[in-house]
Amino acid sequence: MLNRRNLLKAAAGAGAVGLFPWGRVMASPSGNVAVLGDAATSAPFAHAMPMPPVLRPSSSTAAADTYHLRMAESSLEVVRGLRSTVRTYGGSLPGPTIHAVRGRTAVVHQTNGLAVDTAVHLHGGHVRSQDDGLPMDTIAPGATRTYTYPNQQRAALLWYHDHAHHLEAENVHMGLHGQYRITDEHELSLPLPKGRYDVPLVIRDARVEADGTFVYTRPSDCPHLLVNGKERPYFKVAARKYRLRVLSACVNRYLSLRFADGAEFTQIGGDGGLLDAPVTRTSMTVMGGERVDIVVDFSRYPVGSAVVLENTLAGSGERTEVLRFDIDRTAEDRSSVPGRLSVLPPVPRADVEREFVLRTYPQMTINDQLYDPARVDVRTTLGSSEIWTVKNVEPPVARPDFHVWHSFHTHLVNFRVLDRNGRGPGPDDAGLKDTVTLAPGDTVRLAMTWSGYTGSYLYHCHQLGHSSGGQMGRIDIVAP
Ligand SMILES: [Cu+2]
Repeated sequence: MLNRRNLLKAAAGAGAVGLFPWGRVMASPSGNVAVLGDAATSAPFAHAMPMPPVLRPSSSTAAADTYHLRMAESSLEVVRGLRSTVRTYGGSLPGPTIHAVRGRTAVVHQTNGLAVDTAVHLHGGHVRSQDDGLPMDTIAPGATRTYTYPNQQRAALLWYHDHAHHLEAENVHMGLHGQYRITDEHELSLPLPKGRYDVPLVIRDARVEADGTFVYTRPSDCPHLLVNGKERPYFKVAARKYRLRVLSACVNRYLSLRFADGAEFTQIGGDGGLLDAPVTRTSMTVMGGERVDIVVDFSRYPVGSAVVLENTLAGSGERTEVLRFDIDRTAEDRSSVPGRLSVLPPVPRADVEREFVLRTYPQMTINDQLYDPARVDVRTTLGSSEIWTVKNVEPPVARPDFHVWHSFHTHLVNFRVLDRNGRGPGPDDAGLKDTVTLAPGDTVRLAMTWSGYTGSYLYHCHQLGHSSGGQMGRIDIVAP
């Protein structure tokens, strides 16, 4: 539903692509100009939290499962009582979750039923370059592309989302994101909460106008926070332990999540799967793309009570509530969190050191260059272990200038955070990571090994408004 009052078709060549046109009027790369009206009222806890559907294979062999997904516009209720047109994988927001098993190949046929180009990136996936969903490897409207995911990697929560050149921020914001779980025998052998007690929480911001129009605009104009596609829902839980797989699918902002009563929770995993040992925490900062795997014990609450998950970085005038857990029953609980969760691979020792400077002004650049798909920014050798020093050189400014925060994401490989601002890695940096947050002025050092595949891949800021604007680089991995 493109409301004429709010969305005017812009003339071609709006020239906004490289610039970063945050403002009350925003030209998007696909040529729409959004003139903001009144946002729909944000009424918390008006929806039950849905579970994203699980995608069933259309066929299976002894070694592989084949899936079909179609991208299309869908009319969904995101804010209570309003219909919004969003871009979906398979008709749902978030898209259906793919449940993959380590060692079994997943073949995903993606058909583009939208009017814009798309490219599907499996974030966290160890896949061939031609299956990575690179920005120029697009699926034209009406076309189908087949992605092959070997799933030869440890159990982890991945996600698939759009990555088409200059369009990824708008496409993801408009709904093109879904979860992709890889499990393995080791994970299944642990006594962690399973089945209905292993719950996805896909959290992201949105702006829905009072007439239901779903608009892509800057984060400070996005007052609605969605969990599994519904604005600030409630979730009925039993008084027992739950595993919650938190994914921030925010395009241009970061969240700091805590329980309103300050309750502790146990972090068991991050981007690249299980940590080596559990960590007790009371809050977590997550930026778009990051995953935090936690266990929460609701047995501390009496049946009939409730506890709210809140975002302490809500903007002025914005609600802090994210999700309300209603403890409505008791249930048997034989789950536990073992003291030893997994064995992490050794921290890579560097053969090569590189430096990356992320800048906001005058343009969104890495090492003062805008992304050029024809330019190789880093050439490395298969098997090379490297230390990357990544700096956000913007000085701290008062919120809500969210955009001076950056993040850094590598395709193909996980990294370890060696240190942050000269001190040991922070609590949000634990375990195997593929996306790391950079507050203004932050410097992180990352260690990774370029393994598995040769070919072209990417690194970029995962504030997708920034990568769309050019804060992205190309890495080519060549045979030794
Ligand atoms: Cu950035």
